[in-house]
Amino acid sequence: MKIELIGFPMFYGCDRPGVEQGPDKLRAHGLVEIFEKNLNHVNDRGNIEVEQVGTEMKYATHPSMKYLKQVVAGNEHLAKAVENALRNGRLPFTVGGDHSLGLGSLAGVHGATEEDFAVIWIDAHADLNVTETSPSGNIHGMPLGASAGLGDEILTALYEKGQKVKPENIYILGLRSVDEGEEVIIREQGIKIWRMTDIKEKGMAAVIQELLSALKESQVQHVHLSYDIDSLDKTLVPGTGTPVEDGLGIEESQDLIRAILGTKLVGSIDFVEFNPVIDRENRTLNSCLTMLETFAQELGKQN
Ligand code: 5AB
Ligand code: MN
Ligand code: MN
Ligand code: MN
Repeated sequence: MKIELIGFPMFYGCDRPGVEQGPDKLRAHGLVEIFEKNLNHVNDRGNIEVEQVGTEMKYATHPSMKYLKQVVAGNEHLAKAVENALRNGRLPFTVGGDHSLGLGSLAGVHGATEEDFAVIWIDAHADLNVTETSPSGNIHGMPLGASAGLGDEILTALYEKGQKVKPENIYILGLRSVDEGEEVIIREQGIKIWRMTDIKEKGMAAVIQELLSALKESQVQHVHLSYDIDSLDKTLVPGTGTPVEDGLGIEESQDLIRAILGTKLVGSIDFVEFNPVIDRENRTLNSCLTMLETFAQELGKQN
């Protein structure tokens, strides 16, 4: 397994500075070494270039989608980098930055794969908003919806026109903060979800079984895993922009990641929403390093 590390230093999608420092903060604390220890080939291709603009650009392109032009431009670059990595036989591991990077990541996967692929989205939020349903105008709440072909064409046409992933191939786990409009989208599109209440009721082991059998039935050969650290309980990640209580514990999250990577179907990964500037006592940094170690160990077993 050859890994291509891609940093995506952007905060425009969440409109809260600091998260753009995530990739370099994690590098400074051994990100590359964690992967090198567990895997033979790791290529850190550095950070995607992100245009630096001031707050006067927030509504310059669109009345409600903040920093639309900058988010789209950065994600076009990311899509190219992800597609290239996959075409070169590497697994792109994109480190954010805010979760708007799902737009570029999924566009790149769509560009490189011939067949349908699945998306596993681990997150407290559904990230399915469209302009009309978004309570914030923050694009990090929209990447999964836009990738499924919903909402404004400016986002759905990113990198290539049209839907990048079929709603039937989307799996969301860890949900506990879903907007009203997103609930409607989940129902109408038939998106498969496991809320925190489902996980608490059934237990993680049962949820994993349900997820794996649904994946198997779908017969997809590529899984994109998008990991938002706010899926973890708020106490574990004070350094993230939208923390939510009653989330996953570290061990639950590790079990889930191990099971998903254990399918050997995962071909691309995002790791997002670490904001070092608002972290407390390095709690979020440490949670991130623990989870990254788990990712690396499990990917290492696939050599
Ligand atoms: B994240 C909210 N649904 O759209 C919105 O962290 C939060 O990438 C989005 O999951 C959170 O603004 C986006 C209220
Ligand atoms: Mn998210
Ligand atoms: Mn989230
Ligand atoms: Mn296409």
